[in-house]
Amino acid sequence: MLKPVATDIESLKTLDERLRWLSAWTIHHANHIRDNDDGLKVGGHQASCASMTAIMAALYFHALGPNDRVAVKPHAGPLLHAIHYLLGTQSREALENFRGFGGAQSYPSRTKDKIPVDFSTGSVGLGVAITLFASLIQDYLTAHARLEEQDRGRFVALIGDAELDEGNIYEAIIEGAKHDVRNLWWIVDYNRQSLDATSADRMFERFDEIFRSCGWRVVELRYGKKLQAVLSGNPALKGWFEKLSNAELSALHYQGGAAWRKRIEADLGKKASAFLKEYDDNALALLFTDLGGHCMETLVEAFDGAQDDVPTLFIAWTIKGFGLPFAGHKDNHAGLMNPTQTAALRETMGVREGHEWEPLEGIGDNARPGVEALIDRTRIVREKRSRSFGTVSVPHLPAPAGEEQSTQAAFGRILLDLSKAGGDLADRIVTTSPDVTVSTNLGAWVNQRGLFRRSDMPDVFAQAKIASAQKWGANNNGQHIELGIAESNLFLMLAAAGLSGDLFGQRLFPIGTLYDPFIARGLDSLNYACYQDARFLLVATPSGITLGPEGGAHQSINPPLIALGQPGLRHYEPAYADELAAMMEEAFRLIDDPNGESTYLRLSTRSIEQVERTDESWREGALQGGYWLREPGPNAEAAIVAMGAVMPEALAAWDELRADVPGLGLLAIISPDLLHRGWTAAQAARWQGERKPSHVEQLLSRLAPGAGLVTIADAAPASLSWLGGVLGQRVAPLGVEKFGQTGSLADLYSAYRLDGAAITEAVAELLLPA
Ligand SMILES: Cc1ncc(C[n+]2csc(CCOP(=O)(O)OP(=O)(O)O)c2C)c(N)n1
Ligand SMILES: [Mg+2]
Repeated sequence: MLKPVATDIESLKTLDERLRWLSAWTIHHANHIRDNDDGLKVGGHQASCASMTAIMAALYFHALGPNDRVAVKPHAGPLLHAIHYLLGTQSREALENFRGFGGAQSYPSRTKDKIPVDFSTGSVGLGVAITLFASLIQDYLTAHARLEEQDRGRFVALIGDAELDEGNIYEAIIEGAKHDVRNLWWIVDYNRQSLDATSADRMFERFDEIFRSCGWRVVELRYGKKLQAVLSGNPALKGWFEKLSNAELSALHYQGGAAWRKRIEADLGKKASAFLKEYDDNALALLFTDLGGHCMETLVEAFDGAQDDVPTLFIAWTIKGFGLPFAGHKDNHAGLMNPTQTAALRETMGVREGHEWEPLEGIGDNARPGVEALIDRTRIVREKRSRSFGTVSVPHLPAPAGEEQSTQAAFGRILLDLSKAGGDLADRIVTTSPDVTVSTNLGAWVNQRGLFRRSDMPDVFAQAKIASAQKWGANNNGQHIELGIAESNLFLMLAAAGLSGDLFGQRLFPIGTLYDPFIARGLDSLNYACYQDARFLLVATPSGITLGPEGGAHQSINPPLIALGQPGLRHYEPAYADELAAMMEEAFRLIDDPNGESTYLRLSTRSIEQVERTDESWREGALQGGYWLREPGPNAEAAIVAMGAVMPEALAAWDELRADVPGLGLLAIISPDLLHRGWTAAQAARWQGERKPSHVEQLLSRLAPGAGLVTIADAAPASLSWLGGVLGQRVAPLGVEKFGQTGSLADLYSAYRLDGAAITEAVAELLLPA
């Protein structure tokens, strides 16, 4: 860590004021000045910004080093823009277009903002936790000699106090404790207000305890220097002040000096009269607003005092809307100053009308050089990173041999072969799993490449010579990061590892495994990872009712639909091992491609007979989402359309029916997701004059107009039934619509109509005259 530099506190205070003005003005401009053609409320959070201007000034203009990375509380986005505006890395046009199309984003966005945003935020809690996983990835890269000591940094999260209710934060700190996480500063803007009202009083001491028990240092910044001095000389007043509830405090801050006086007189009577005589109402209000999170000396001292690598939670007391007319009002979360109030603020800040956007407006000649010097030596200044951190060549991945295989077993095999072959890709793979490493077939890979821990963890069972198929010792060369059963953590880990190129200049190829139904458990975190364009391979296995005896709680139904609606994530559901190898190769390529995306592989434990291939012609179509496993005849009236583990049933039915249904084809679907995207993209392109049919249109146009499709997947039937809409073909959709249950494959496929009989009936239904 870099040593803190001595800083002019007065200049920092000036910057604090500038940030308050610029953030409030940006929001005001968007709501009250910019044309609003559609009448939609624009919004923005002036109060949430005002709450942490001092904290952010102290960080960005003093405490942060060049390698530090920050997740900014979503509704403080305008402050981050204001900081970059002062640094010269944000444009006035973008601020004038705040919350407009292509303008500065409402909530910091890595992908859409033009300023360098370290972590996107929006869904509260997730921005906090990802910093922890990013810090673990930093340690991983250092241990693997991919990151120099001088390139390491600290990970900072700026947190709203109500955000601390999000459970994913606690899942993360528990995982962090196991991995001895370090270099974290989490700074709570403790303004004691949430969106709806003031926040609960009782929990706060508990938060300290929770963090401490996970190995964190907790630093409470309750008072500013002035208030601290007054209260320490007046124990009665201090006792009184500390008994005020969150709601009472907020209300008093809103009401101001006269209300403080009245309340003190009522509660403390004569005991307070000497004290009250020293302050007029204004001074009284000012005194009680001198909380730690608004006091520059206190903040600088606290940040300078935490230069080791111990993870630290700062609880900075603040007032929501500090310095604005609705400070402390419980309804101020989305509150906006009206034009009169904004004009009054402009006056008090010395900003001339018409000069509102000038970065250093309102700063006197004497103060200016100090402020400019501070801005100049800000160490956080950097350009938005381009994605050029080298490319990794992805070798051809051969399909594992074997007449009967499951895609899950093949996945383990392909990784093992890759590990044995070695090379840059294999060395850059990092695997992780929430306590299902072995049961998702990562075991062989882990035996080869080892578990990762910063400090060695002996394999006690191996040392005691107890027979086990699995090596479970860890050291800092390992390439598998073990996680507890918290699926949200898996996705945040994948998000952090999947951003390692941008964050650390080192591409990693993260692979996460979990059971398919438990995707739902971490869905918001998965979406969050995709939202910021993190790149990874998600392997979800086993899936569907094909899991048989495990029963309904473990049998997934709707993840293909989730994938169909999830941007940034490509769903592949191969049936055969050679398809899987092709998909994995593609997934690795997509991780490294600047225009790529993440991949979700939905796999199965069902071992099926592999198809014989005469050539590789299937490959190209498969990668685009599907191919004719059995070509249709000319003008075929029907086709079976199948995905994944039910392919043997589809093939058997095709074999049985082809004599009766001339030209019957069997279409293997590998990615409904890609087919759908291709279809809509081709439609949009047609309006731009391009007439190339999409892959799915080409596939389906091999059938007679009005042909019937029997679609079948071990998943929600809607995953494939939409195919009928492409060319207006009739569809009989087979799939799973009720929760699964225990049973043999024959039992379940029959009960849920995924067997040959169901396919035959569905084909007959389609071919009956209407
Ligand atoms: C997961 C999620 N749920 C709800 C919201 C809506 N929301 C945005 S801010 C907020 C309250 C934030 O209060 P706090 O964290 O104390 O921040 P403050 O504005 O007081 O600094 C809520 C509920 C959200 N953004 N994300
Ligand atoms: Mg709050």
